[in-house]
Amino acid sequence: MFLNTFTRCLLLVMGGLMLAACGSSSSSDSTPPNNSSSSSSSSSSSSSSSSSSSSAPAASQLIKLNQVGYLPNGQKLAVVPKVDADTFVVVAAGTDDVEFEGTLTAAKTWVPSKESVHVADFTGFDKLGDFQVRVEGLDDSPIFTIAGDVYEELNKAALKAFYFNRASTALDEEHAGEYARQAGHPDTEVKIHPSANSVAHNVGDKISAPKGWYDAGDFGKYVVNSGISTYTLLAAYEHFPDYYDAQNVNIPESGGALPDILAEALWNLEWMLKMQDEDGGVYHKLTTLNFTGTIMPEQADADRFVIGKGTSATLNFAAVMAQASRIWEEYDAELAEDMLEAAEKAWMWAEANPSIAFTNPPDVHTGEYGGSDLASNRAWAAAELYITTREDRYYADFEAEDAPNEVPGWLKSWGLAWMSLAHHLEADHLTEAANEELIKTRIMDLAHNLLDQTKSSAYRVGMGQYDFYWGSNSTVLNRAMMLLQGYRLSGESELLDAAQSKLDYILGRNPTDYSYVTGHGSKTPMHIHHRVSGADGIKEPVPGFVAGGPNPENLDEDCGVNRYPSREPALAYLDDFCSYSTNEVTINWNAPLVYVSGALQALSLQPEAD
Ligand code: G3I
Ligand code: 9MR
Repeated sequence: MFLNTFTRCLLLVMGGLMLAACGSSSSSDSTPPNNSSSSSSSSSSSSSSSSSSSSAPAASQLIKLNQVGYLPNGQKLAVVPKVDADTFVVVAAGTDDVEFEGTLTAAKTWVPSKESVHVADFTGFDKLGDFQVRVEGLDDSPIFTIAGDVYEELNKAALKAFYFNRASTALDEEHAGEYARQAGHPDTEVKIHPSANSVAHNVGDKISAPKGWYDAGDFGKYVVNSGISTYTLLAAYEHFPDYYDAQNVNIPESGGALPDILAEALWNLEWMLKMQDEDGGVYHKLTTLNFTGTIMPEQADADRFVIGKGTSATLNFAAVMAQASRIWEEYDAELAEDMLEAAEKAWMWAEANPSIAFTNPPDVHTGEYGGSDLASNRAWAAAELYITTREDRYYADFEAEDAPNEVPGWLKSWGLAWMSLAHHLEADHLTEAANEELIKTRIMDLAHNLLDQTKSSAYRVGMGQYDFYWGSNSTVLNRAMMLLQGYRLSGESELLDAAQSKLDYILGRNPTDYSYVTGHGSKTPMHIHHRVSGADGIKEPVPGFVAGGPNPENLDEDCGVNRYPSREPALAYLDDFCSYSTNEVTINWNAPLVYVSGALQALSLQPEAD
């Protein structure tokens, strides 16, 4: 059976189809997923009307693993649907040559997908090459690679995705290949929305704020979401400078004075600088009044506005400019000074205007990014200003004793403050005011919590049934980033393994069998909610983007609940353009993909580091 299945899969691959689809017509399909979960409700969505799709056996009987592959010295796990077998083997791809034998763990239920699964652990197998996991009674797994550079291309692609989302520029063939496109959104004549009126600029005026990245599948530029995204790329550089100094992602600036990751970040920083008003406050966003249709940037000609001015955008700006300033010191002292000045001016504005929250004015229907946790934004800005200036007053403003550590997201930035402090503590850059013990405790407590969740979870991913909200894949990746902070401080290898586990989930070891990153894996999203990918006439979407991922909460808003294969939290995903609530791509979701894939790759190159 194994060989027959494999031969069929191979034919499908040769015919241009995806390997992971190959098990779908096999006899193993006849076994329904084991719904032994005692949980009767899987998420808040369970109160909504039921549909035929919700009772369908949505989880496949395929072996799930990281479709991109594993590092030779890294943890290697596969998840195996419940089966009447105790053992598994790893075979050389497409052969019966057994390279490794192992025992399956006892089956256990994962509530978010209501599946009962075993784990196959082949961490001890470190041979380089292409392999498959084989379990009697199931189709062979997708082919995976074990290689020392297995995340290099993924990491480059995840960063290159930012280039593909650049506003105000044409993408030329040399750098964008078939995804070359014309320039759109010059943003040199941006209108002032009444919500952004100020002493310096009024309705009727225009300002110039070009460059920046499109936020997502839409063409808007939002300061708050730019904050965490730019920060995360810059943190990747601060934490792994040697790795990124050597990286070439083939962007127009490659080979210049800046490492590519900084050159890419600068594209957005230059835009952000233009979003600051003369008084120090920062406009919340630069968008049209409504989302546009599925068109290319050069076809989009609706008026663009700067909209609102608020505390969250201003504090995000202060944090990122302070961080950027210390990095640019080495490359361009004048720019570094401008950045710090801008950060301090923003900080002062926010101190004078501590609670101006943003909500969309009635005539504005683009993304809101409202409701940010301003206390966490303030703490983050204070921490970054402290690290850069070494002025103790900013450490006092951070209010360390009262600042919790939490997995970051665009809403909450506590985790960003602590990870910056931990890095600079290790690098011995902090003053005596910093409470070393507290910084370590905050990082390690969060990392250990995340580790416990990961270890006890049937999928070894540690996502609970209520964790699957909009952008759930970024929740997974940001958790991995915080586990990595614990590993960097302590050298506890279990923390590194748990981070690996989360990247595995993103790259295919999940109930949907998708590697969620476009172009990377054997079954990847083809219809992301990304206007350029939808309008460019190219079959494959722009590569390197991670889809938002399962989210059972908004299904009725976009495609309609019946289009989805399941409402179970970890299965509520649809690879269709209509699914903006599960299949959009966004800069703050790609940034932790850059961080995590780069960190795992870079750390594996330094085996002596603990
Ligand atoms: O934080 C709460 C959490 O505590 C709670 O348990 C959970 C359960 O409901 O909800 C969480 O809040 C979610 C919030 O995002 C923060 O993650 C909301 O449910 C969810 O509806 C909200 O979704 C946001 C979505 O816009 C709608 O506002 C996404 O995070 C955000 O990424 C997305 O952003 C859009 C932009 O507006 C426009 N550009 C595209 C971008 C991506 O779709
Ligand atoms: O395309 C928009 C996407 O970027 C946003 O994340 C999403 C939620 O704000 O909204 C999408 O736009 C939809 C709009 O909200 C409703 N009409 C259909 C639009 C998608 O085609």
